[in-house]
Amino acid sequence: MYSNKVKKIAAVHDLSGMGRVSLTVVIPILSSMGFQVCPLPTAVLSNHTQYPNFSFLDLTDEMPKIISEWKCLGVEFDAIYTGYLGSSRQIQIVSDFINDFRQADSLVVADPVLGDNGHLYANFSMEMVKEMRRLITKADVITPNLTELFFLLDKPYKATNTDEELKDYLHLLSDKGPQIVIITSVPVRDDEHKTSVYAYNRLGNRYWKITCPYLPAHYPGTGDTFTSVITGALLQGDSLPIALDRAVQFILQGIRATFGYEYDNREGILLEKVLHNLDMPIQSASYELI
Ligand code: PXL
Repeated sequence: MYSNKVKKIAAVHDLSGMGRVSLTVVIPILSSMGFQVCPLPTAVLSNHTQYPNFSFLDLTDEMPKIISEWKCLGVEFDAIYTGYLGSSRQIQIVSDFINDFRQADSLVVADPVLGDNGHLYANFSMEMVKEMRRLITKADVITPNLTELFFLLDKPYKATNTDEELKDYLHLLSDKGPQIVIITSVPVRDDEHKTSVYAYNRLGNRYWKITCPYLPAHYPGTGDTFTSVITGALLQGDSLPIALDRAVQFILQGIRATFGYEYDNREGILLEKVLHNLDMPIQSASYELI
């Protein structure tokens, strides 16, 4: 029977009041792209952890109760998308949740949120890293930034890497389970005005790279924005390189819309100014096969 119901995405992230990260980014983006987002909140914070102070309510004990009610309701998800987790103990809960709710054709996306610029985020320890290495084995798609990549591979961070090295890292991570691995925030050698995204799809055994201009400003939450657009694009049926192009272009539009203002970068990109762009087709493709 024909059914044009809206696809459901379980979104396992924190809720931070200030600074656009996690659920406050994931929900508007995926709603705009035509999906129903069902939050399984991991923690409630006053603001994200890149501010010097924050309140933090860990929801680890609440999560199994939410999941068990969802089981009673018989909810079915088309995708499960995990991000910032509130405690290392949550990984087992999230892992079991994926096992119980994944269906033959569901998409499981894990953004292994751990750190940036070579360092772990405040609140995180190596315990979280060890657990995250387990969680990624369950995912179809993972989207570490360069810092998270080295933590996941248990290698020392280095900012400069050749294409061949990056292809090796992508392959090593895919060997752990995920069919698609995407590395974000890769600096371009000899050009500080550019940044790249690298990706590998085991189905087809192809490696992709997208390079875009780098505006010298750091906005928290761009990783969440990136992975949200990737998730929505893949669920809409885009190929991996087209999904990468859409996500990169959207981030760039968001940064451009924000950069010209005198503004506290910690609040994240002015998402509301560019959200409508998600409806538009890709204007120019910039991906390359490597
Ligand atoms: O975007 C990553 C993220 C998500 N959630 C919280 C964070 C951060 C990054 O700092 O602090 C609470």
